[in-house]
Amino acid sequence: MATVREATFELFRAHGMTTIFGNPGSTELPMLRDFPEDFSYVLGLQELVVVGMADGFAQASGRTTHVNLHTAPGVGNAVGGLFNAQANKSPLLVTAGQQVRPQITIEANLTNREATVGPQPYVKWSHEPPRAQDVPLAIARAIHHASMPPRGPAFVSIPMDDWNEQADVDIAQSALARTVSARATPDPAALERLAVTLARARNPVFVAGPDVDASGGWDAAVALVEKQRLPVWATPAPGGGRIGFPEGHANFLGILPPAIGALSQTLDGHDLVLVVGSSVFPYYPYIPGPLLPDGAALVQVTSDPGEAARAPMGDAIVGDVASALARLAELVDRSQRAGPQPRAQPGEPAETDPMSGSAAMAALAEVWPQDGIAVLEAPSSTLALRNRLRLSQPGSYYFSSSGGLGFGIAAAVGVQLAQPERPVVCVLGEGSAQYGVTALWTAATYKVPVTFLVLRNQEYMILKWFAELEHVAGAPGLDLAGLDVAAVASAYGVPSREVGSREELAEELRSAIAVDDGPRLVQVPVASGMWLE
Ligand SMILES: Cc1ncc(C[n+]2csc(CCOP(=O)(O)OP(=O)(O)O)c2C)c(N)n1
Repeated sequence: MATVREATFELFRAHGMTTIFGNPGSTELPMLRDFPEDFSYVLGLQELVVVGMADGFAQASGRTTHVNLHTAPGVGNAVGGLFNAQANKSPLLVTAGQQVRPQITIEANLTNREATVGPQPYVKWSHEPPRAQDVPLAIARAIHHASMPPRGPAFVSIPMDDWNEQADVDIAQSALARTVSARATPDPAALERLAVTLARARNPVFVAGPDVDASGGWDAAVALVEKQRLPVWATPAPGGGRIGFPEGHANFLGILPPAIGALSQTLDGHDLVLVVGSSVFPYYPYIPGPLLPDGAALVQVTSDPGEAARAPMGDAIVGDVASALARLAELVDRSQRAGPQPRAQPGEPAETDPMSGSAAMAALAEVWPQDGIAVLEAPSSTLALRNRLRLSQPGSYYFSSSGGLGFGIAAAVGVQLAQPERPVVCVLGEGSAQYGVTALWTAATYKVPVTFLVLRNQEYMILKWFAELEHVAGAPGLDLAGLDVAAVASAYGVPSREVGSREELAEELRSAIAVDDGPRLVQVPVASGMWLE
């Protein structure tokens, strides 16, 4: 005989889910008792960062990852992170404790009222098992939901008295043995038609989205682009949680602007827009205009039926992105088209005091390790980082596709735990850093060797930029005098320094990246401005 807890931990083992990210409360302790030695528990001090760490870990490991939360208040705190994880298509099993079954109806303290409603609509499936014996099966189902495209969080609420009940061993064993393969091959005939359309197009263009990287389609994308000599754009930065094509490649032209009018203008002259692994498109802000340039057709390849259904124009082929790319690369011949003109390298940034965001990113580029991974949450320097680092290896960039802050520090910790051999650098605005700041404690305590770079401009720069765009004058709450992330980080146990000059910044970053005994934080004052290159 086995308890529900024992059966469930067997299930976690069978799925390789032996790392749990959590913040415990009394309702979770029965699950955590006699914590098995082959599991690790990564403690986050607040639920937004617990989910963010798991999100980074899940994306960088490619594996469904377990988040354990404290009943209603824990789930409430986690919702911003679930919103991010859903946009990032991050496969998360989210469990939360619940009051004991005999006290749910009388709503005793800490009862998670309507537990399955709380995390909606940011989870794919939300459930509280009707019987203790159903817990392993419900968790198995949530793992499968989370793991299938579009990947995302799935939620199970578990009354705390369930864990010590006897499991229904037959059902638990049967759940344990199941695997679900969900790489759905796109319609072969549709791919054949697309290959012909692509070969016949006069001036086609490739737009790469985050699922190229997430699906493992990186090399196939390069092969297709090189065979067809396609110019390549990255999907707009706000929705590009991962990069889908090597940004130092000669065919790579840059990042599409996120507004409707500007995006179609950028693609002017193309007769076929092939969008792979992205929504069409992650637009923001609203600047109306034609959806596509005159005479252009669009075909989207996505593993997400929702993305296909909501696109406002073009055709779509739904199925695994990596398989589609590999098949297309096989089907097309080598094209005689002239390839695109390589784009210019950004120039040396002007010397100013304090330095610009561009100068800070130039310093980072100088010391960037070849296998480095960037985790980014620095709104006014996003494009400067992309344009200067030109990241060109798969799995090298993580950004929250949703725009919800609180992802950066936490995700960087999770990414580094999943990729201990690669140096992780997390670039943060000092405003963004506040939402996930408690994850610095986890980085210090678990000796996770992330290098944090904080750009200190004493304002919410991007909101000032938006205010201008929206013709909003006189909005309060856009200045951040006196925030010193380095001082806060020191208090959390992260060795931290503020530097001044570009040389000092490069030197400090070089040595921070080189250490592997724990995190380091480098803070640098930067000037006010939107840094586009
Ligand atoms: C959870 C959450 N709250 C608020 C916002 C709105 N918001 C977007 S950018 C931003 C300011 C970021 O400031 P900072 O990190 O200092 O970067 P800067 O714009 O100065 O480069 C805010 C508050 C958000 N995106 N997410």
